[in-house]
Amino acid sequence: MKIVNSWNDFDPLKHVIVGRADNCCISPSEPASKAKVPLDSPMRGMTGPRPLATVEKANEQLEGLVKLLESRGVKVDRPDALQWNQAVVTPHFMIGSMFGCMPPRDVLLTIGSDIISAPMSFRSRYFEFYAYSRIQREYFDKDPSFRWIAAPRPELSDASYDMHYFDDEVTEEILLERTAKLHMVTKEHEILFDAADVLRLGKDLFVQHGLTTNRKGMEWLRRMYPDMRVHAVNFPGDPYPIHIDATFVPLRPGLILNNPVRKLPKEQRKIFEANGWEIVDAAQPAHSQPPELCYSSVWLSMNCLVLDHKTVIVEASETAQQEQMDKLGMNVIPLPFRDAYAFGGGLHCATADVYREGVCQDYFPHQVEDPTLVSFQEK
Ligand code: ABU
Repeated sequence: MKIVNSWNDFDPLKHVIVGRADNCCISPSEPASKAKVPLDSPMRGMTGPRPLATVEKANEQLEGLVKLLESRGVKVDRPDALQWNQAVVTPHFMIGSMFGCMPPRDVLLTIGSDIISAPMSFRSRYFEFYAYSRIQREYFDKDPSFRWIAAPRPELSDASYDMHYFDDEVTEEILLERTAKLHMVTKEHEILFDAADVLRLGKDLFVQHGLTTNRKGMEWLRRMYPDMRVHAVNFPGDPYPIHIDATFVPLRPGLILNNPVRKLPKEQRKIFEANGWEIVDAAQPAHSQPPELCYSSVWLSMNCLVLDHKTVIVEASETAQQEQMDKLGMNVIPLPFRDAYAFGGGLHCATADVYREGVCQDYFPHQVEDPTLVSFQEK
């Protein structure tokens, strides 16, 4: 019985994992996660389990997502929340608590019939993959073609990070200069990537080089999938480039929304242009600030869940984003989800694909010569 199959974010969705907010913690500051907490955020210095009332509200909205998906015939699995408020001790680091399992998209990367547990570049997220073990055991038992893959477990010692990246004097302007030059907090010491930095478009994987994913991570993917094409992309304009799914979001074959303040550079657009893809600036978010104690930016407005080539779920308050998608020919289903944001992201983050109809297609038969896009082995 075929259970796992997904090659992109837009073919008809039939089976998905939806996260849980239970036991979620604000984990202690660490070299990589400092990046996720903006310099002026009240979360700086806070740590420990999130208030129960906020967990309950987030879980209500996650349940709302589950009900909506099930009402449309999509099978939903849920992870097992661990007691995240436990210290992690490895031979290479110690940290006072873990994080949570609301955003499975960050951890699980589905490529065809494979689900890869990403290395993760936050120490607090080192053991997060365990939340998905039970459901992956079931897939393994029932689906003979399912390949359950764990990327190499990283050390996450101080050698993995530029330990001075977030020194006190750093400003947003400095961070913008650094990220534009591809100088990130994560170094090239070892293979690092978060699953949510990988945009899957059939035979082509577009991988954001940012604070959570390095070039070695891309190289690992390239060696694992020699028949696919791995492209490095980056989005100058983002001082905290973490995860591609509030920056570059496909709605259907040939159409991608791009965050207007994190534009894909001209030379990196060439492959999309050469293959007839339209890149459209996303609408402005409805909110000027993220919700309280939220790691993510206001651009979760575009972090939507596409159900098929014509249907998309968008956060209920994001009316401009909904109108834009409507004009682009999508049927929009609004769903309240803002109470879940603080637990790790929006509708796309809160899900991980198990099964979408469709096969591995070549959407980019015209590959272009471009030093920023070529596969890692050609560099
Ligand atoms: N995990 C997506 C968050 C990206 C952003 O904060 O814009």
